[in-house]
Amino acid sequence: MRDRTSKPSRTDLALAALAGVAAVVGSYALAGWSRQSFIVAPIDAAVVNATPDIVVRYAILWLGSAGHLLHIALAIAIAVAGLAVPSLLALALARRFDRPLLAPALTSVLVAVLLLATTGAPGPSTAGALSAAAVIGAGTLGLPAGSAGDSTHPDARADPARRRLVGVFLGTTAYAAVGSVLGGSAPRTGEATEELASKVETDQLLNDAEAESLPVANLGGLVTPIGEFYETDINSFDPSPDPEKWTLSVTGAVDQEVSLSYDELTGREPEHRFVTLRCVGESLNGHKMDNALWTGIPIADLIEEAGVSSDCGCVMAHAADGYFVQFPYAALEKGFLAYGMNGMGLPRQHGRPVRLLVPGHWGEVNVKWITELEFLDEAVDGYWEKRGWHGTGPVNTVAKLHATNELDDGSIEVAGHAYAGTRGVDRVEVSTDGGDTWTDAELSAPLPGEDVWRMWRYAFTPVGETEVVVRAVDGTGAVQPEEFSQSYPSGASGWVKKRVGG
Ligand SMILES: Nc1nc2c(c(=O)[nH]1)N[C@H]1C(S)=C(S)[C@@H](COP(=O)(O)O)O[C@H]1N2
Ligand SMILES: [Mo]
Repeated sequence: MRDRTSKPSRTDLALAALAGVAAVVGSYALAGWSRQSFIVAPIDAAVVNATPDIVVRYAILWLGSAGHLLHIALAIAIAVAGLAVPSLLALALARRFDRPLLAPALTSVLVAVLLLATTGAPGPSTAGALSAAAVIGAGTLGLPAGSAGDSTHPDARADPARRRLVGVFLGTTAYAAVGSVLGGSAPRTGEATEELASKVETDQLLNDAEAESLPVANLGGLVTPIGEFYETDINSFDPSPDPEKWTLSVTGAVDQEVSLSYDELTGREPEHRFVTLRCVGESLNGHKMDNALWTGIPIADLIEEAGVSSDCGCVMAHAADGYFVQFPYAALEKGFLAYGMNGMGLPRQHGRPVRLLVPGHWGEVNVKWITELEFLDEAVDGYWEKRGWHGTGPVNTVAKLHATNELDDGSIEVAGHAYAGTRGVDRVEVSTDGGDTWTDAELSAPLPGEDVWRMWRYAFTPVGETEVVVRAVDGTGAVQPEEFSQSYPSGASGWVKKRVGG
């Protein structure tokens, strides 16, 4: 009694799902986490595109990597389901025409076509197609005719197709484990970074910064190491533009459009700047604030060459990931094009080959993977502004409290970093009596640069549980405002408070 009904059996469904998993694993094994060739990448982009703005508004800047994980999980599920469909079709046709070989053969062709059409990557597409075909073949070939995994079978354990399915399930699981290791070590374009030619100078500056850092347990120093620097962007799959092909075009309301190549950029005399970045979406005492030593050139020459004539005095910066942000020309004039970070080539996740740094402004104007500066005659919203944020202006002043240490003498040490953009940090004050009296904290010496944070530290002996309040005073003498606000839409504000001792 051959199953000729159009409704797929449960065994077929399970087998097709495993084939879908195998196809995704095969694609990943060769492509790795690649924006160009891994099947999940274009689906993920489509998922993010289809997500309502109101969700994106909170998901990326608030949930951060958790938000990314959600839509990646959804994208993987869609990829598995989509790649299971060809196998279902192939299984049904093979059974209908009583041609067992048709199942794996048709699966491989259809999956290959689907993968190739979505990614355009022949290698990973072939690997995915063969993996799916292997699952279907292993699950069906050589079984006695009539074992269709019919769920009405009196004893499921006696059904050879079912027993086979268990083996295929285990095999696919093992394959997924191997494939994820392979994919994890797949070479990624633009991933490796090399030491800069000016390493001697950057080493000197980094050593100085190390020496000026306050030695506080459980607290980073004045320069954030590359692997620890926060990362915020709209991508699950970062772009990796080829430096050799990279150009920055200056377009729009200019006397003449100009463009700069990577060789021209790195051929100019490099400068090294300590610059701190802070994301407008982070919570008051959050961790999306870091400092690095950046290597590159000031942008002023380039825009002078172009001759700007913008009516709104504003510019839209565009990037290779489709990100765009609009902000005042006046801020851009003091900007910097960075291709190095902490003595190394700019890492992919921070914008390789080149990113923009705009002194004192929120993180979002510091465009990574920058491709174009378009001068406008009329202001238009950027990516986050379209979603309700106001994160293109100067940063709010903040003193973080990230370390609480019990010292040998029984006193409590509290410490953190403070940042006020180009206003600079002049003082950090600590109160242990609810804000009645304030004492100056010890401050690290200012690093060279106009947009750099400082470290602060304060030790005291609490009598029972004590609330510590901390606030910074910026270079204009303005005290960090006390009034609390959430990060949305204009950045968190208020004083950081923490209970210690007791
Ligand atoms: N091309 C591009 N640039 C971008 C973003 C992005 O999504 N795409 N995110 C911005 C935001 S919101 C912040 S806070 C900073 C973070 O820089 P980092 O990831 O190097 O820390 O990059 C900015 N530049
Ligand atoms: Mo940000």
